[in-house]
Amino acid sequence: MNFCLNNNPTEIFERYEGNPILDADEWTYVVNSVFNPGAAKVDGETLLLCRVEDCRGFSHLTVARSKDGKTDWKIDQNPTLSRSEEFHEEQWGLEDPRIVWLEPREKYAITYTSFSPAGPQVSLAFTEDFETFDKRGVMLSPEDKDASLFPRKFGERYVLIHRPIVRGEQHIWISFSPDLVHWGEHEILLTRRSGWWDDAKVGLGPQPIETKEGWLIIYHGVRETASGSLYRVGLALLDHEDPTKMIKRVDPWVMGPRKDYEYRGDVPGVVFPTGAIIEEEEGNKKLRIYYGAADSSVGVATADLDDLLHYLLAC
Ligand code: BMA
Repeated sequence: MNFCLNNNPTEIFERYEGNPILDADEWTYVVNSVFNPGAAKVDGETLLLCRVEDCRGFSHLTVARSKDGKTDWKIDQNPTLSRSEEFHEEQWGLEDPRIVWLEPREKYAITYTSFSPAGPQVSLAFTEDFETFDKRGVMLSPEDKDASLFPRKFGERYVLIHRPIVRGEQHIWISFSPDLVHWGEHEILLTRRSGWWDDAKVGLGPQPIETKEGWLIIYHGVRETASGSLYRVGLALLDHEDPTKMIKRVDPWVMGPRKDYEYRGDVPGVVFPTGAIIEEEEGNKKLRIYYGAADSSVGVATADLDDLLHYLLAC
């Protein structure tokens, strides 16, 4: 029996039956939409830093916490992280955060898209408690988005995955820095593939996850169709010690829009994961991804981590 042919890749992730877990109706103040959250485990709870779009079309970030990561969300009463006057690059808001616990700094590092007339740029903020934040401003020049740091250094250098637009092409890049300020050694890590499901562009999904086989990269790939863009999810694996080295990239997408809530919203046909968490369940490691659905709500889907790695390496 051929494992790869007999296993449907789009069944690796199982959507939670209570999806969507968060949307504008549950918010504690009036908003247009809630989507594309960063995720972290904080004090034993799942914390989502959600992108919230207000009714002017500007986004800010708001924390929602849950004990089981699925139900009973406690949502901050006010925006948690909003645009600041002194950061001009945030004039049109903050979008699509990714979170890592940055070991060398012993702080959470949040990379988010700051949006302004200059275009999307990658900004950095630190926090220890998701109540007070230390904004560090822009890391790389526009246009750039979909960025996450790795949680640790490689040798003496920090490493960032991001998605600049270079010569009109939208590939995933990797860059290095000694201090989180000066960036260099830029190279393309994962390309869009002409003719494939990820033909138009690719971008990093959640933060890179360290597994026993290497760094798991979950990314979104886009195909343009007669009725708009289709955002789907792909997988790749990077070497433990040299993250520029790709061990594997899976051919098919592993998750794409299927459910009503993934087609009903401001941008139909979008699943856009931005946060991930590993949970121990009865001795098994489960990977949970949190994703924006149709740019309007938040969904969660779970995969058995060993099964996913097996699929990744075998197929
Ligand atoms: C991307 C980003 C995301 C958004 C997606 C689908 O370019 O701007 O914030 O979810 O498009 O609209």
